[in-house]
Amino acid sequence: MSDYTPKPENKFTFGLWTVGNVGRDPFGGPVRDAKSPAELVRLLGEVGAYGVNFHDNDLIPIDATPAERDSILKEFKKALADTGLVVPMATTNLFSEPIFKDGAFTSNDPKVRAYALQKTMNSIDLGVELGAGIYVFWGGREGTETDATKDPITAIKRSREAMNFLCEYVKDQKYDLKFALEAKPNEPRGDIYNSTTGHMLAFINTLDHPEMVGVNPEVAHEHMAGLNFVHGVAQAMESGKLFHIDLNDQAFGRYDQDFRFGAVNLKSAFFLVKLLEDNKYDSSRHFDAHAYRTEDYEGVKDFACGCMRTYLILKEKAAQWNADQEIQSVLAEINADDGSMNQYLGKYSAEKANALKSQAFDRPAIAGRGLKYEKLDQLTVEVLLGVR
Ligand code: GLT
Ligand code: MN
Ligand code: MN
Repeated sequence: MSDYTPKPENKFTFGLWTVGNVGRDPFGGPVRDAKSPAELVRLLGEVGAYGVNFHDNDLIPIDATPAERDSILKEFKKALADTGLVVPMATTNLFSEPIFKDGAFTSNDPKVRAYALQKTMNSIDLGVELGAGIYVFWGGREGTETDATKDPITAIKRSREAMNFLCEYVKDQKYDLKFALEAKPNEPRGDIYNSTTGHMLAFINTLDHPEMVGVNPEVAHEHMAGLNFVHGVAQAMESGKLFHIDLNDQAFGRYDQDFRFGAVNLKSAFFLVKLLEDNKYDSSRHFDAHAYRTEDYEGVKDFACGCMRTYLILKEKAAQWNADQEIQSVLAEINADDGSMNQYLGKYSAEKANALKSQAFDRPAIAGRGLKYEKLDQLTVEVLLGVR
């Protein structure tokens, strides 16, 4: 039996808000007592996580006095030192407070926009103090219920202005920090701007310092939009923009479920892990999920262990898939290339284009070839089911 014990090199992280989730939902209050940030760090240490991430107000309540802030930070730093956990990522809560009811950076009210910048700068300072190298932006309230209320082009411009401002702030402070933008199509707003990872990638290219900004795709968020998460992550990776990732699971078409990684779509979780591992993804594997509302803290630990264990099992399955002779021979066959088209493919030239125009193609013969994808997919399923 393989060893599925999490190791530091796996870079498994959890947000304080994930294992600290007390089970509140729109229809009912907490089912678990709240634990302090330091207690949550110790819980994560127990299950073998590598790091912990936080929103400013997960760590320091918004109304904390300076003395309370100091004592919380002291306890938190002690728990980090005792457990060896690190803080790879931090973020700002720009969604819980009533002041953000109509957004933060995209609010129509300039006072709200200015306050959101101030809160984020303070939160960046806190994150950097604790060692964060990645700063996530999830604009949960940056949207509308009705487009009568905000000009969507103005909203894009306001988002850009805020990102440009904060990039300059980071440069000014000489912080070694990168930004990762996280998309979500809806919830808590009726519709959220820059609703998918693809939208975010396009937006990043319009910023003053695009090199400082990447994405933080979340499984559940792309699945809520009915999209193929693996394809979105591949696009981010291929363009050098996968700075961080939020792993969890989600049934298509549902509300934001934030289930344990691999709890719903095992096959897409497999192809995701394979993509990350085959391409040597090297940043945090962050589980942005929480335990079912039915659980006590033993169940929270089961949840956290389950996320990491499933990832490691799928990593092993990916290696098995890559080494499987039968799978490899189908792959070799479907990717066969006799080189005869090299003269036409690749970079354009006028000569190539002219020559290609006079090449004859036997369409029925080319189309008549079976591709063995049924066989390949069944072999994949059998690797996953453990019978190979
Ligand atoms: C919130 C949201 C997550 C984001 C977190 C970071 S907060 O829980 O549902 O997807 O990643 O702001
Ligand atoms: Mn989510
Ligand atoms: Mn997330």
